[in-house]
Amino acid sequence: SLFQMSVEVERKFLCSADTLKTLEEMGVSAGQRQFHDQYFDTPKFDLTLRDLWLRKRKGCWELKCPTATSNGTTELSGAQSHAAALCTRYKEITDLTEIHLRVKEVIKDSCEVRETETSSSEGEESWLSNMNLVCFAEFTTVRRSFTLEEDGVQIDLDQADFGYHVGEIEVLIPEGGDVMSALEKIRKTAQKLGLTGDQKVEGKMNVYLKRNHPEHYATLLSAHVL
Ligand code: V4E
Repeated sequence: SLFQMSVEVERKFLCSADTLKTLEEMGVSAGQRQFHDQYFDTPKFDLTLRDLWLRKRKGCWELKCPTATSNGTTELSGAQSHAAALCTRYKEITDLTEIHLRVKEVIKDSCEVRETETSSSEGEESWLSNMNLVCFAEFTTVRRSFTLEEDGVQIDLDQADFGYHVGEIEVLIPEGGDVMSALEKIRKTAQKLGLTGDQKVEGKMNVYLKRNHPEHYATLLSAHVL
């Protein structure tokens, strides 16, 4: 693609009082911010069934897409794929033109796009309705961030307004960048934080859908998206 994209490699964790203490000792706190997310999909879940996550945050659109080798095992050795199993990797597309193209590509396969004389003056609302997109999830997150500068590692502690807390260790790399070194940084950071247990931790969306849209949740679960 012509567009510059980055890949977010991320491991979620459950944050205890001890983790927070360790973070405050070792981290450079980059402060706290709050944002409201709105996620969009068709009523038939055309996007999320493909593990595509379209959202609006602070007035900006983002599309999270799985990377080409999303479970990543093809280019990774045994130990590396073990580390990768705890992590997710998503491309983050922020260019609106690119987002429109990608979404249209998916939606047109399911023959739902309404033919209109498309013009850029139509605006956002009509784009959403032409694509049959509706908001299926929205919530506010309070996020405390810690930056480990020497590593290029960021740690976020998220508190969602529906009562779920989750931590994330993340490394941003350019598309085609060094996934293995990102996984290694995440592994070392997890070790420093004293994180034990190799179980996968649920993200905010998992918990949100389970509670608010059990049918959508079950659909994604059986399609192995969540
Ligand atoms: C990718 C994804 C979803 C979209 C939300 O992504 P997430 O990283 O959980 O949210 P957030 O607020 O931390 O975004 P950031 O600020 O880091 O960009 S919802 C579900 N997924 C897929 C997914 C998955 N399959 N497994 C896990 C552990 N997380 C997410």
